[in-house]
Amino acid sequence: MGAGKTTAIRSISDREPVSTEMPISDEVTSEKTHTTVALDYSSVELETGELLHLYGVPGQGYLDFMWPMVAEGALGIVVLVNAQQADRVDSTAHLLQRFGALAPQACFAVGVTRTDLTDGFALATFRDALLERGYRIPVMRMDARQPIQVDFLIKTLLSYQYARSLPPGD
Ligand SMILES: Nc1nc2c(ncn2[C@@H]2O[C@H](COP(=O)(O)OP(=O)(O)OP(=O)(O)O)[C@@H](O)[C@H]2O)c(=O)[nH]1
Ligand SMILES: [Mg+2]
Repeated sequence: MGAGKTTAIRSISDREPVSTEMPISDEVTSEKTHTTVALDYSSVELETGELLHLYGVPGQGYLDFMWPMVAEGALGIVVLVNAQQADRVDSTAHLLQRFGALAPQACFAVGVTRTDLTDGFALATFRDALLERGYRIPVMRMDARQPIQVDFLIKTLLSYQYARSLPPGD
């Protein structure tokens, strides 16, 4: 929650996203005034002219009935995690495991947000903890407010569809 899904989708969207934001009555922080109660949706045109559909779904377990609706046929899945979250490794691994089962065909990546607000956060340590659990996937910092960073993560993810080992050399 609050990892930046709505912000990221809005950052790179070609159109006004479909959003389901509701005011948070019991404000956790002053900057976060709304939360997504269902999902975010938008689209962005790729360089190839294809339309990429973007869906943002909450990661809380009690909303997991929505996950298959977006995971089925998905090209790629980004797990966004707020670096400030104390259980960031466990919660990311849990989501990767759940979505991996729902979308075995998809490519995966992890975007870590709010690292600028998280003292002592080390990306390498976080990535290694996921690696130890068997998740060998791109893991990068991403400020959801910065379109260029969101765009880069999405393009990295899409490029992984074509990733295979190199052909044997001579
Ligand atoms: N400082 C900082 N703020 C960030 C960064 N990434 C996102 N934010 C802010 O963090 C907040 C994220 O809020 P949302 O986009 O609503 O997050 P969400 O994942 O959609 O949240 P829920 O729908 O409630 O689960 C926004 O205020 C963003 O501006 C970052 O890298 N650094
Ligand atoms: Mg949201």
